Amino acid sequence: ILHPVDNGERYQLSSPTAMPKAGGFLWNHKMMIHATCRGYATAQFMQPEPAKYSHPPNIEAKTFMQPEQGYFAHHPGRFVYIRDDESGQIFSAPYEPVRAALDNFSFVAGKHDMAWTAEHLGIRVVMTLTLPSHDVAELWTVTVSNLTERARRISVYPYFVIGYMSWMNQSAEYRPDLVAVVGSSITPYQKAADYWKNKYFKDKTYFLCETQPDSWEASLTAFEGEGGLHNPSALQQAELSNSDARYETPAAVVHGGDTREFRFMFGPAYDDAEIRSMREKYLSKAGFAAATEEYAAYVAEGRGVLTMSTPDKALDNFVNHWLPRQVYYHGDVNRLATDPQTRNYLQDNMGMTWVKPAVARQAILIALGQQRDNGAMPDGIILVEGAELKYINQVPHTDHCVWVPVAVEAYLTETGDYSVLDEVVESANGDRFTVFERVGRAMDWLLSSEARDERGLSYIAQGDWCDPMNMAGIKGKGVSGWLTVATGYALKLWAEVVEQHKKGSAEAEQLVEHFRAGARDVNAVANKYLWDGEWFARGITDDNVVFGVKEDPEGRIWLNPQAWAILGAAAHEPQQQQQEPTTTNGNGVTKPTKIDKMIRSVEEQLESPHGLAMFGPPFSGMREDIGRVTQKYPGNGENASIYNHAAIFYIHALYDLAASSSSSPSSSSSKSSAQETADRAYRLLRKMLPGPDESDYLQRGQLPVYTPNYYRGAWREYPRTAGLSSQLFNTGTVSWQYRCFIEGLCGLRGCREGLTFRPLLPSHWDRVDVVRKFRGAEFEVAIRRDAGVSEVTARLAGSGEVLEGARFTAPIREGETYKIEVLVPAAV
Ligand code: CEZ
Repeated sequence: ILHPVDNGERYQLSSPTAMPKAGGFLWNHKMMIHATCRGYATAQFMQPEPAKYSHPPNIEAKTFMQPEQGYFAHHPGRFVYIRDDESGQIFSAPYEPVRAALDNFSFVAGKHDMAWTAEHLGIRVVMTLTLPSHDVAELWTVTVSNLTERARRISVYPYFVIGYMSWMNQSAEYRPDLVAVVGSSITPYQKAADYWKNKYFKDKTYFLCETQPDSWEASLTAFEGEGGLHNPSALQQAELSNSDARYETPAAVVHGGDTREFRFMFGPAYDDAEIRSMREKYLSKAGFAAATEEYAAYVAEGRGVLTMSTPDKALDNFVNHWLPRQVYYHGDVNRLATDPQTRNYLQDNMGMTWVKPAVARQAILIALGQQRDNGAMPDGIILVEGAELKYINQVPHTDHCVWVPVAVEAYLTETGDYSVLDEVVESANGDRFTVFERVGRAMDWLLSSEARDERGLSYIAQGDWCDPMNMAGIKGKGVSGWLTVATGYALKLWAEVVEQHKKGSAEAEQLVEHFRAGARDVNAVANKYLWDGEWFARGITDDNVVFGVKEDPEGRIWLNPQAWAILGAAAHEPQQQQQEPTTTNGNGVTKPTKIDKMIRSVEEQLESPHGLAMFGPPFSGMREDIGRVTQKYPGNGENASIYNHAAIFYIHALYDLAASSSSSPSSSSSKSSAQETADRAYRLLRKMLPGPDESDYLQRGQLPVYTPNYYRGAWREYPRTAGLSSQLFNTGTVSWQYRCFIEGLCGLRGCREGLTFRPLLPSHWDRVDVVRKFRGAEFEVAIRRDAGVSEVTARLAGSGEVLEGARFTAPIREGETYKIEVLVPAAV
């Protein structure tokens, strides 16, 4: 029912019922549309806050994109009804609203287009959608063909949902001068000040036809009659009634009687002039063709830096085609928010490092320009003048500074552009500091008494990375175990950058020592107050109750503190600082380290066939000393789902761990444990992608064209729904996921001097071929297992010259292709 087509450029689903919510999305700078295989669509455009031009039938509360978005008959969608005029039989493409059993169906999600095919009654309807690159509009081509030999009389009725536009003012009519159904409205408001804000809103919705229709309906009620959308009364007449909507719910339905190719445009506009100009600009065969080509080129700009060829073709397809596209979407439009959460903004732009590094660089400057005078980062980054912090950004979170060095370090290692650190950034309050100074100030804030209690643990206030963990610190005392160890990681990363940047100077040495001492302190405190014997606790409440520990029947073990304790070294034994992963007792028997214990506990308690749960077991009801997270439905959202963002931190930590143990001075035990860690990381990384077995696709209900923010967890409690995708393609997961493939699995990580080679292949792989774009050049890397080497060996193909330390440090020439052979030891 589901397979890649066009060389992996598209995915095709051949049933409208097997995965009813499966869909795809397209976006440009100004809009986004998410459409399902059955024809429902949710579209938003920016003016500057997200707005709609295709509405549900009720007054809609504005909210962010919902997970597992529900659909119903009147949900916005794009449909084409077909009537066989001889028999009177009807069906609709792609499937809704009539839901006739089709003879043939397909939904094809492409990178810059989507297409639906429905066949019934000997008639084929093909609907394709693409977007222009710089305007808000949907470009639709509908091709209706007669599959029989006999001449047919057929009626074609596109029905595009305009829906309930406004309780203040709404109407619609057919406009012969524009050849369009036009809905008009006033966005509802109450404060006089909003009049001025809303004055230039695009409050019209147009449905433009390339050719004059025979008849139309602009009123939803007139179209539906008593039959309902399932069997609209208007389709019982030879012609539509040419209705209008006068403070009635608008609809756009037109009627033509032909088997041919139709073109339509659907979107919002300010006035008639804008509708007319959109028509002139796009609505013709040539106009569509040019826009399609331009949009394809726009999407292709996000192709990223990695093409891999591994034994797992489905995985290659995802990594080569779809993952960078999703990373690009995030960095390009910041989830269509004017005030992205600081944490999201920094991570989404970390991803841009591998797609459009100039954008990542700019984002670092923008974010730091909003740093507070005490070094703290705000809850959200304002991207449009006049925008306000909304929704979750009005809830105080304490973790935003952590993401600053994370994004900066990734940018530096990839680009080598250390000049960004010397940029002077002036903030709104008028202070001027370089990027280098600002990151240091953010680190100092994390270490300050504003951020840490008398024990040295990091306050949580009303949330950290976990938004709905809003009550553990509501009285101002509770602390976050995750943020404590994450602070350790942030400091460690920043100390490394400082060391690289200001090599050798006494001032630098002092600073490095300052941040390292901070990290040591944080890690010591974490071990003292949060280590529960097998893993790190999630936090300590206002009333001094440690949670996320063995004694907890629910929320017993959380992934984030473990992942970041590995990254930040809180979990490392003193011996491990010398890179020795296991210790032996007096009798020579290896005893498990903290990391061994944590990994084992995570595996036993959090791993399921669909990936890693963010914690377990799920909460079955409110814990007032933890908060809203415990009220989400068990296995959904942050309440113990397979929350991919949390899972990818852990996978990243495993790759980091495997890389450091594989490069340790040839101890075979550390080598075998590095291989085990790499195997574990790969297994978890693979589980993040639906398929390739059909049963897995059906269970997840999602096409492998993006990574969702979660899959349902609670697989012990609710196995029927476990694994189901949220269908939400906004997620901080993807920048880390891309990074795990580039730097972890393929081991092609930048450093100040150049590119390092440290592949971490799963043990059942013998070879991988990679094309890696890096600093303007292309590295063709052939990775092979070779029993003859005991450590990773990189050499120039051709000359055979061995690269010292498996690093390419010669000057990299833009446009050049370098061929490298990387030999990795046989799996142990
Ligand atoms: O939003 C994400 C945030 O965008 O949740 C993550 C957080 O790190 C991201 O920054 C983990 O909490 O308020 C809620 O309950 C929402 O569920 C958000 O927490 C969540 C949604 O997935 C956004 O769609």
